[in-house]
Amino acid sequence: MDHGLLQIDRIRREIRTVRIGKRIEYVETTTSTNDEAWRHVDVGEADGLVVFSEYQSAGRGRLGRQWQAPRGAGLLCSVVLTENPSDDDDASRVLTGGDLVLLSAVAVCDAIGVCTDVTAKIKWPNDIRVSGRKAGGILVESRTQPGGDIAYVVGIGINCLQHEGHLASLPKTPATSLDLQSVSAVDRTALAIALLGELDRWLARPRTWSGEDLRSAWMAHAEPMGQRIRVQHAGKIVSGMMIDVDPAAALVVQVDEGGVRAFDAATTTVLPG
Ligand code: BT5
Repeated sequence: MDHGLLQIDRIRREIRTVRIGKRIEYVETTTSTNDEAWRHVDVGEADGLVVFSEYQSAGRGRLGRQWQAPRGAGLLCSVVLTENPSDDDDASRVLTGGDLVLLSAVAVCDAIGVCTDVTAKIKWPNDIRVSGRKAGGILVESRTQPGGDIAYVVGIGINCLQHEGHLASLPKTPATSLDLQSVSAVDRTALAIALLGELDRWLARPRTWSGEDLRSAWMAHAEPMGQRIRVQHAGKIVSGMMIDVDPAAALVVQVDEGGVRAFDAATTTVLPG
């Protein structure tokens, strides 16, 4: 049972990771854990640092949207990664923001599977869904550093203890929480430990997986391909059939008007229905 605040000392004690969680910071209240993470990037070596918080006054989603969660109800964290674009010693190619969106979504689903009786699915590009409702989201931000490294902040929010009343006020998206979907009580601290472990499996160096490994892990958790979809891109609405995801995290669609197109996550919105 999860009594009160996240147990940060327990997270520090129990994680068995190589890269992720080398440093763990905790702020009870913040604007956004991504803001906290960027502050650490600005002052020095922060690769592997993770920030947790209980409440964000300005939690953010993609494209200027908000992420809202009552105090203590979500698992809210941000992970810092620095990648050197010229460093190809342990992989065929350098990690991209697209890879990070895909692998973080896989890690979230796997962590939920380890800690709860809930099955989580991915809705492209960054939604974590349970029973067709949004239960989590991922926001990857990046900045090029003065020396040429790319710093990434991977922000992850998972709805854990919210009840119906909390979720009713969210705009548009039908939402749920793990507690609402689970037979057993949800332990946020255990989920945090599992999440850092799953992220580390993908992100520890040297890297041992290929782009195809990531694609197939993602497809195994994704809401089924072959479904009809409508997307908004460059001011137009396009209908078609989802058929694949490519390594840049682009959604590959067999377009009704003919042909196959890849829609990139940063500039595309999947429309409901
Ligand atoms: C996301 O954006 O889904 C990414 C969310 C990332 C949140 C984490 S929390 C820790 C870190 N710090 C941050 O400031 N952010 C990250 P997007 O796909 O744009 O979805 C945003 C939309 O989801 C909103 O417009 C709402 O409709 C909906 N939404 C907001 N809060 C929600 C919640 N708690 N549960 C379900 N849906 C929500």
